Amino acid sequence: MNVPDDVLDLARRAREITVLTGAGMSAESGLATFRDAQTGLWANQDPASLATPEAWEADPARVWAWYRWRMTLMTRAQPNAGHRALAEWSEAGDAHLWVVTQNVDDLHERAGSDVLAHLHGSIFALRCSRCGQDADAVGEPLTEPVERLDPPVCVHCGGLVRPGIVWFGEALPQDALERAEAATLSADLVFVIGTSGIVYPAAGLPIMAHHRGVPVVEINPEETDLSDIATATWRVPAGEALPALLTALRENTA
Ligand code: BV8
Ligand code: ZN
Repeated sequence: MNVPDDVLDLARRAREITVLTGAGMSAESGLATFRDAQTGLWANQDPASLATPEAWEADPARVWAWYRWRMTLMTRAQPNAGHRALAEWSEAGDAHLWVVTQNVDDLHERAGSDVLAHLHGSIFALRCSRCGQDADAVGEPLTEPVERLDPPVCVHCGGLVRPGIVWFGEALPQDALERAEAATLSADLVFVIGTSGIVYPAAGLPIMAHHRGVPVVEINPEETDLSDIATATWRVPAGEALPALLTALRENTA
């Protein structure tokens, strides 16, 4: 695969790179994006309607069932060539890569990346929805999706255990957001990979970089709400683009 000259040129010269990823980064690992139509039990469900404190208050068993099934799918999924290329690029050491993700899966980590910030939390980090204390992992993965499943009960206060996810209308973890903002502001190049760029404040990060004159490269087969601020766009899947970019960068340094 040929790497666009403008993308290669920007990547070659950068030393401090912040990479913002979204659901598209995990698409080639078989995980549905938020835009992809939900399948099976949640076929006619808008994910955003399930990913809210209101949905949890109204029917925790329905929300817990959805997240338990997604935990199963994310446990079964494997990092793809895009995740691995980002980890290798970071290890190569020519440039410093900060990975900031909106994804709640652990595929970046399993590929070997240090993730600077999970802006929207992690599906495997469970906590009590009443006292907030961390809760232990929950038993065997589901073998098939279920409509409803009672959440575990907190051993400290008897409250319901929820996934460590940032739901719509909930504040992002302040420390993660501050780390992401600092990395974005100190970057000399920002990659935006596999995100539709419509969810805030995450989508505000590349916009902030753009306003400070930092070049932004978008890797996404589709146009997005961030394409207008991109210095360069590369309309190919991340799992094809990133390995090709890494190879081209290595050829350059060989
Ligand atoms: C908050 C966890 C306040 C859940 C998620 C400003 C303007 C407008 C609205 C707002 C605003 N500020 C706040 C809001 C409200 C809201 C928001 O942004 N709404 C949007 C919908 C308009 N934001 C919030 O509610 C945030 N909280 O503001 O709190 C507050 C402050 C103080 C005190 C109290 C409250 C919280 C937002 C976080 C919500 N949680 N995830 C879960 O996972 O279950 S967001 C969730 O949706 C994901 O994490 C992700 O961030 C987002 C989905 O977007 P993407 O990841 O981009 O995925 P998507 O499917 O959209 O697109 C996939 C892309 O990949 C596509 O472009 C596709 O072309 C591409 N692609 C596909 N295949 C590939 C590919 N790309 C590359 N390679 C491929 N192979
Ligand atoms: Zn509790």
